[in-house]
Amino acid sequence: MKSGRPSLPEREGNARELIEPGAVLLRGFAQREAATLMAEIAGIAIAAPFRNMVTPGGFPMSVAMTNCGHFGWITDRSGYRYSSADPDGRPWPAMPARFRGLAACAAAAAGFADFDPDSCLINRYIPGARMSLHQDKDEADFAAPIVSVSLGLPATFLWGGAKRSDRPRRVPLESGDIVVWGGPARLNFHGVEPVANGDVACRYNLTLRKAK
Ligand code: MD6
Ligand code: FE
Repeated sequence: MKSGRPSLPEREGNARELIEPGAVLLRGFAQREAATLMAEIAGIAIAAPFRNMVTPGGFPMSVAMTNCGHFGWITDRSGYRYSSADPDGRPWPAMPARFRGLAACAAAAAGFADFDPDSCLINRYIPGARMSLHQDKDEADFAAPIVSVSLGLPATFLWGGAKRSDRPRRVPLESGDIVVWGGPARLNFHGVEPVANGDVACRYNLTLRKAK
């Protein structure tokens, strides 16, 4: 509904779509930077390799993960949490200045000023990999938004509601699209449908957050 859209400054040429109050899709926001971002990911993965971590229930995730920044999101038999060390006990690689700058810029475009992430989870989806519906609630403070950057293969994002049983909307995401959410949408359920084969090997997602 046009009347409900906040009037915020546009990044040149980018459309802003309100998914619902607090959740904004910035189509193509990182498109020009996509290849550079993927090169940065390759460098990070040399220092902190992608791993298919196990859930607390003992199931390996189909999505492979690594992190950069002060804190990284991990899961193992002991639970979900943020850790300043990777599973081998080494500090996570530093967050590239480009990641932090892009996240702050996208958050501002979505109406969240002064976003300063201390954590970047990097998800890698090979075709068939998926993410079941979940809430992001391992962060210390839900005041900060989350910035989510899609790179590589397209995917269908599942945007649910405040309850797991709320029927999710399907939001198609392409390389360079950014979803920002916070405020009233901060704890909405969300997930990713199984990723299909395509022109490139996989999908990457950067999830930038303020963990602590
Ligand atoms: C993904 N994203 O797109 C999975 N969480 O690969 C998430 O789980 C997510 O995109 C919180 C905020 C934005 C997200
Ligand atoms: Fe999430």
